[in-house]
Amino acid sequence: MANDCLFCKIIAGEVPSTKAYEDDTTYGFMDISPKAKVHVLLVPKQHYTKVSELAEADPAELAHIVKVAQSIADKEFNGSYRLVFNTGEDAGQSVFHVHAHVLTGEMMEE
Ligand code: IU
Repeated sequence: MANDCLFCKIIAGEVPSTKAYEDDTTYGFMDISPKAKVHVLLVPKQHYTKVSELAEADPAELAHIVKVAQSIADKEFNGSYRLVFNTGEDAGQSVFHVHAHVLTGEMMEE
């Protein structure tokens, strides 16, 4: 667990969240400021700051997150979804624990 990492605290249950998914390596929770009808954040339980770091250190976990995103979209909608990893402050990353935004549950604007 990284010091002062909000998502590490959410994973540990020290900060409340609405759980959407959990297994041994991955936690999912509803985004507090949803940008789609269903907006889930998927995070590896292990702390990595950004998606390229995760891809380098644990590619199986990155592939797993993609599969979980698909399963959420299959359950919540018709299998369609957006999967977004904001990477770097200038791209809108505000929490530096890698997280996949899974946006689904409705038709998306182009
Ligand atoms: P970003 O890609 O780092 O900008 O995404 C961070 C997300 O975390 C953003 O969509 C916030 O709404 C969300 N979030 C949250 O779900 N719970 C929180 O306590 C905080 C941020 I702070």
